[in-house]
Amino acid sequence: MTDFGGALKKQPRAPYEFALVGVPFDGKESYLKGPRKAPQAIREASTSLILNAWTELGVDLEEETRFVDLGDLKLSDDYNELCAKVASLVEEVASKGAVPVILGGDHSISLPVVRGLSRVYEQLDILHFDAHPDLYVELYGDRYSHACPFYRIMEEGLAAQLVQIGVRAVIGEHREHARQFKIRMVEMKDLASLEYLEFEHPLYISFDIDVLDPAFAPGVSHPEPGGMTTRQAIDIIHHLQAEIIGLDLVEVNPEKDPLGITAAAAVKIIMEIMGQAVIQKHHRPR
Ligand SMILES: [Mn+2]
Repeated sequence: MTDFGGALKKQPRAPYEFALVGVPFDGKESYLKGPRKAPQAIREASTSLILNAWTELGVDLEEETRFVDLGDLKLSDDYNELCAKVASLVEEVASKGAVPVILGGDHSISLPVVRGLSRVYEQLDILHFDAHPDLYVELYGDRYSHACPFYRIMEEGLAAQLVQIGVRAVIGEHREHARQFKIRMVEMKDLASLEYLEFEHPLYISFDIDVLDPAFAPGVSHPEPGGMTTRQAIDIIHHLQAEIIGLDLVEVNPEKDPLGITAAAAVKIIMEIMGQAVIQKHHRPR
């Protein structure tokens, strides 16, 4: 098993600050299967033969953090079973004060992650990077489709504030739901005027890799041109003012990523979010 530039250790019994969990599931993907293979592909792309453990802002994830790999969950195609397993593992990690780093999987896995966190944190905010708002009430008759998790999260009252950033595939119904739940949408077309993002409550980050332009992340099931560069996403992360309590990286489809470009982008994004979590937690100057 590989290693996030040497930062990732196999010692789950020791105290840790970050815990990697793979959720190899694409049962709620509405078009092309493949994201179930992403946890392995992302680990492989993170090898220290390619990269080191330092973030751009000077955090050495190998020396300054204890980051353990809890492995991949053993899952069937049963979404209810997945929800129970994911929520309880996330609750266990978060109750130790550690940050779960969740590798999807399709986006349906974010609902049980947030449920698990909400058992530990009384209130939390969510920053959701995505080309799509994932605010359908249901898709093709399925309320738990990967196109629905943020409707469910808001319906269940799991987030005090939801900010969606980079969205550019928004239908009228989504805008109505955004108004209903007081969701802030920073649409891709308006991104240039964004300065920085500040959050009042502990922050969960859900990062759908398709927020990046297909030029930067071609290995996705639902490519939506006109997206962020990897650089823009990293800059947003570097300017976050929040206590980061968890993150997921979802929707990498290794079947469409033969050169590993998308998996490499995923590794970079995860490491920069982790570095920002360290900086914010210890109030380190940039
Ligand atoms: Mn998406």
